[in-house]
Amino acid sequence: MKIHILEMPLDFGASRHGSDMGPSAIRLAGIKQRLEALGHSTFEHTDIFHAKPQEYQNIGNPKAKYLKPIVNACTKLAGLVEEISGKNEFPLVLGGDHSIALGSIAGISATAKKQNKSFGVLYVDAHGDFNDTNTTPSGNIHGECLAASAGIGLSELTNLYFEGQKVDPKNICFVGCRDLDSGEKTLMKKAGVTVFTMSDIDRHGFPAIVQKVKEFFQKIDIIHVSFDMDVLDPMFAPGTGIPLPGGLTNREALLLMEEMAGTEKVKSAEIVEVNPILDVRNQTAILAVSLASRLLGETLY
Ligand SMILES: [Mn+2]
Repeated sequence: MKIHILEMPLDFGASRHGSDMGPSAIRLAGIKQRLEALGHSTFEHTDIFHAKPQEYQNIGNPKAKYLKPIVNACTKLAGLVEEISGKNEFPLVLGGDHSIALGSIAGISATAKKQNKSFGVLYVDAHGDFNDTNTTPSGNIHGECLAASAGIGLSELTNLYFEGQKVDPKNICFVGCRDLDSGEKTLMKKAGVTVFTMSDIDRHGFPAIVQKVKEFFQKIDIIHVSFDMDVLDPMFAPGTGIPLPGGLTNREALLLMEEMAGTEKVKSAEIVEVNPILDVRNQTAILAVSLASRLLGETLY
């Protein structure tokens, strides 16, 4: 397969800076070599986003900080993701903070629409990223991106790239949540997303949840996998903006990626929130490379 590695060094959507260095950490961890060893050809896109660092920019709307540069960058990303996926090639987006999902989801959604196919998102994250400007406790857009992709929130975000909803919330499946804001919980319930929290995983065991995830996507033609490294326990992924104990193990996350590869419906993906400043010996980026490889066909035997 032709895999396009889209680097998005953007950290405007989060309070803790440093995820703008995520793509280079993942590059140094050998993403290209690992994917090529699987027989894929890779194409690098390293010039999608360049901007004045966050520290020198104006915050703008305090309920949707750095809205303008985020919308500009994500619109550009969406165009590329649509173009690549439209050719039946694979866009692999490397964050950056999770706000880049606005662009990836818009792009793959446009392709699904054009091909008249149903579209869903697997959102692997400790958080919901489902706030709007009324519920957000921080004003950070990485906490609003999935709601906006589902058509909830500021019109600049909900109408990014093309007008209207990018993904039906009933086609969104969460895995690994363990820290949801009270307002966003209400929004998620109202929207009808499907959520498998860490408690669900503890209650039923991880393989049973993976099975349910696969059943969830049975009715879907095209899946986008949006993977936030903070879903992992900080023991395995310390280099992330909002580390939170009680997360997935590396083995569980790798298994989930392998099983998603088995559906043969994953047509785009992103790995976000690798923050090298907080990392130890680049282990979070190294794990990100393994996750991407598993999603793209690597097996142990
Ligand atoms: Mn996230």
